[in-house]
Amino acid sequence: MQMTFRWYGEGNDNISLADIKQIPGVSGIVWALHHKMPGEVWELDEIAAVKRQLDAYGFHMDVVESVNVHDDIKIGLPTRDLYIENYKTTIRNLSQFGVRVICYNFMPIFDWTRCNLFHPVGDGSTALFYEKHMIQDDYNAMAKYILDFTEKYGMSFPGWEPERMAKLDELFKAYEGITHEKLWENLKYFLEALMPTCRECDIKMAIHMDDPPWDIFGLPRLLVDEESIARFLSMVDDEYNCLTLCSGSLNANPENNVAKIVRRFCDRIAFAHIRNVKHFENGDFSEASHRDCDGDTGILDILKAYHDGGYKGYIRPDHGRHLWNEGPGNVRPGYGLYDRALGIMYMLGVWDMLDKLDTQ
Ligand SMILES: [Mn+2]
Repeated sequence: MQMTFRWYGEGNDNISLADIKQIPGVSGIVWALHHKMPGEVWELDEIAAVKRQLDAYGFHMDVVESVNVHDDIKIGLPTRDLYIENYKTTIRNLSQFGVRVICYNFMPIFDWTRCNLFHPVGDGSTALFYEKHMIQDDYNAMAKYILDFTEKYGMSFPGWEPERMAKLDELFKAYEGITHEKLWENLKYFLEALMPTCRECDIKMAIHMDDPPWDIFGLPRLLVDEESIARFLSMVDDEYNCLTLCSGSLNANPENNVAKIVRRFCDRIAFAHIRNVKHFENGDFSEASHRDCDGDTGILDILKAYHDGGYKGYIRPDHGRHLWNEGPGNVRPGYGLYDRALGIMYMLGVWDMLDKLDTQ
């Protein structure tokens, strides 16, 4: 396992590489060119600039999260071929800098979805919160909450580009008729087109689980449980067609046994997101600290499953709580410094002990 840390880039993240360097065990930065719109080519000089920044601290840039997929590809419009060609060019450009894994998602219109970005956890810290009854039919209200927030604090979220969100009604119209089966077909078309380039460049495509793992606002979502993951992997049965196994996304549905899923698909997991989720009886959920007993995701069982599987891939703490004066305006929701650093220490503690027990 190789520990990594997500960073939003120079001038786009309050956390510095110097801060991250002080967290034990982190070898690489999970990065992206966040100013790029879906469908645009990532140019060599832009990638080189990030490489120089990471090199200065001895971090590798093996994992990109995310190269976002253009809506035309998800909808299956004739223009998709142009955007797929651009995606291939980006893969080739990334390969020149040693990138090994591209995390992406195939969720229509919305990326991860929450109702409250700074919900009190009860100990003085805050976390992302999902209120089931709020995510029913009024997508504009939910989008407005997120966009007002990003505008107020001059932030942008991947997948929540204001340019795209301004055309929300138009986007929903474009997705009319896109059923689950149609979306599966379009995902297959996209991946089959990319696989030869991935092989040539030795870069794995690692799809992120849908978050939350169920349909929202009538939009289909595909990567939601063990069965759908099995379908995905056999649909394009290629060692370069992999998973970003996000424990928190999957366990938003408490029916999903994440450790079991890890054991079954371990050899096709290129990138592991570790996040803990606490469920409430009415279907709401809150994100929690990485400590096993603070949530319901089964962090210890999941880490044991990776360890038993001889997992050599990349791993990172996913969303954390906001601690110690982190709050609106000075932190990216879910991506503070402290709780993710604590999460890393927890995971490394478990992992080191499992290593030690193996040698005794
Ligand atoms: Mn994740």
